[in-house]
Amino acid sequence: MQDLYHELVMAKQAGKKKLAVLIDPDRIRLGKMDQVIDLSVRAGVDYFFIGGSLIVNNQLDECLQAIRDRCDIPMVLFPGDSFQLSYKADAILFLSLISGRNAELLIGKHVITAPYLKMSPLEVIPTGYMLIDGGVPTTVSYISNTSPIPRNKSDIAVCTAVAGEMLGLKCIYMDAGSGAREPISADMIESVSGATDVPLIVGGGIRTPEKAKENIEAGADVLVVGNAFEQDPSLIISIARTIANHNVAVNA
Ligand code: 1GP
Repeated sequence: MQDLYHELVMAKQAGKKKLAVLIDPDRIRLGKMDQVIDLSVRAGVDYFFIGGSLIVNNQLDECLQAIRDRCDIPMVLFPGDSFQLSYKADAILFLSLISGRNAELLIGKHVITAPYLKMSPLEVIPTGYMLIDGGVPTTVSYISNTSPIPRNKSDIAVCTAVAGEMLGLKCIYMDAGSGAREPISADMIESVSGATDVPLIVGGGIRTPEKAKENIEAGADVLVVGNAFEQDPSLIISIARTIANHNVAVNA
């Protein structure tokens, strides 16, 4: 079994950044998925995150199998609900929605899925999930029935992340939500990164290599990109190159 979390912590300590391609099994057409997978392999993408806030079709297993048939890139479940589980993945972000006050998403769903996960071969990565306002109402905000943290309130984000870390969560995921108009600001990323030690995952509305660079320089350890890669898969190469250049520079 791989130890993805340990490897992520080692990378963080070395200042190396990682790229995750988000695949929503419901939204991506199979032809396009092959293209996304092949470009991800070429670009040296670190992870596939698999999930969505609202999954209408039950294509999760097929999606995971289609990826595994083409490559060995680790597949990490990023579940929008407790039924989005599969032994075909390598790991799961066991998300507690710490920016919200919906008890089901803080602990309720976890109780239901714990027995399944205990028996599964999946690596379980306890993750504090923080929704940040991305300038438009997102599916995750609506479905989770929670309000995002205002984008200019870095102090709330910091206190939330620190509380999550103190509770023992092993990663913080700051998300402006898929398709966010405004990605999370570098200021907020820098504040949260400076106040916590666990790996920091950042996603939502990242569309350009410039924004990717800004985020990793601000302290993001893993960048998650979904929509932009679905629309223009060739962007995988340019954003991965930005991260690789950063990683080469920290090694020099
Ligand atoms: C959403 O962080 C992810 O949960 C990725 O967002 O689809 O906007 O890249 P995008």
